[in-house]
Amino acid sequence: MPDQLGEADAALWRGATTILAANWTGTHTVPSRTLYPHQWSWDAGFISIGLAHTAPDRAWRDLRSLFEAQWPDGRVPHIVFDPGVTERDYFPGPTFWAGEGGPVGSGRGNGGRPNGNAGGTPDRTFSAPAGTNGGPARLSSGIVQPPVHALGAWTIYRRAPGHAAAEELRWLYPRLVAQQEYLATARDVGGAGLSAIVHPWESGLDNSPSWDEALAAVPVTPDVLRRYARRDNQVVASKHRPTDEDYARYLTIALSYRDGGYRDADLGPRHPFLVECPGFNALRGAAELALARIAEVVGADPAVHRARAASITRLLVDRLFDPETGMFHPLDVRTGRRNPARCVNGLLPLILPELPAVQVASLVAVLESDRFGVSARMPVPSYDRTAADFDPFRYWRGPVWSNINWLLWRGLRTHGQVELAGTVRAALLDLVRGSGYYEYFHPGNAAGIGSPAFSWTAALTLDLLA
Ligand code: 2M8
Repeated sequence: MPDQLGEADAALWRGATTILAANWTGTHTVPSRTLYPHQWSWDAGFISIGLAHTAPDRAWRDLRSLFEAQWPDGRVPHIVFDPGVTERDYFPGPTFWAGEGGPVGSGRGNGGRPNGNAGGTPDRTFSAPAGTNGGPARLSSGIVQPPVHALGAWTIYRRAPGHAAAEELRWLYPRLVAQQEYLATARDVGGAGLSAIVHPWESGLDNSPSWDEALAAVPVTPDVLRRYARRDNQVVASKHRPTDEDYARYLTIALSYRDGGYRDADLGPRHPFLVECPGFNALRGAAELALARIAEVVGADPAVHRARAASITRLLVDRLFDPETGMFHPLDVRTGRRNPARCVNGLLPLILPELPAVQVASLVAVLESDRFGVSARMPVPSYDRTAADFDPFRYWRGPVWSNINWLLWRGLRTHGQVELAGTVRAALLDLVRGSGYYEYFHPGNAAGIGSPAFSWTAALTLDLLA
């Protein structure tokens, strides 16, 4: 624990450490014991950033567990299923993602399912399933999440460098590069150099208004919700979660991708949801910059990563920035339309150090406006507070999230906005101190919502305090 912490912050530190220990399974950390009993991809990245301060060995192990489930084509699945958890404990579980073809996994015993290097995507940099060593296949979903893992790996190394940590970086580096390659090639559906997500779950901001227009155009498979039973709204109040209509579309889109064998070739004409998300792509850019630092340690070429980050930054400005709203908006690859809703993923390019001054000033102005109103009392909500459909309870349609605010805090510091960054940090810590380590928070009365004892809230609290 850092020496300078006062009594209240020391208690906050201890509380966060206890939660991360309770959510540790022996090989990985679950986001929440009650709601999310498996390993999630971008959660693992954020969790490793917190564990870097208290338990670097566990942080490395967490990332290894995830990357052991990497597919041969480089994709890192958004969920790695724990075979010790029953199918009843989370939906959609491994059976859903497998469909008729048997389990979906990165290793052997995948029932002949055309996973991994399917779809004619050349496997350029990564030739073997990671870490399976003849062991059982790792069951996984077939979609991805934002790549925050290079940032995690670099944070763990920086906090505790040394021979063993350098070895961990050497193990991870080619896998992180393969992950980026997959996103840069197979997922460049729009052809301009940005990655498209094939499902709202891939953004991490599942029911954000960012996806409303694209989702409205998805023809729902009849009866899909009668064939499958949700579990999330048995654990958390329905009004705090996505709606049934959202879920019908989520399942329809996932079934389309699954039944196409998780192939990415020719997604354009056949897949119902293809969107370039500013948050996802900004994190891809940030990952390249972390890889540049890692490359220096492992003796690889950092220049190539810096060049990729610069190119992603340029493309974000050219394709997704709207001078009228002063922020970034997702682009629907199918229609060529940018979604007009002002959502917090449209502020995340702030984490890119080479974002031009015009865009930085513009995003700061939006952050300070009534729409997102950074104030000493409350961190940034997930959606424009002034929008008619702003919903303070419903998940990514209004509530405050720690991971997003943590990213904004970093972005503001990157651009020298030290005071505003300090405001976001203080507000986040106040929130957790007052309400607990919840999954998300009501943006008005600060009440904790969703799952209590949530891992990334605990982990990022540690990083804010460190
Ligand atoms: C939420 O997403 C999952 C689906 O992936 C769900 O609602 O069941 C999101 O908040 C996502 O960003 C997060 O990674 C996941 C686990 O914390 O939960």
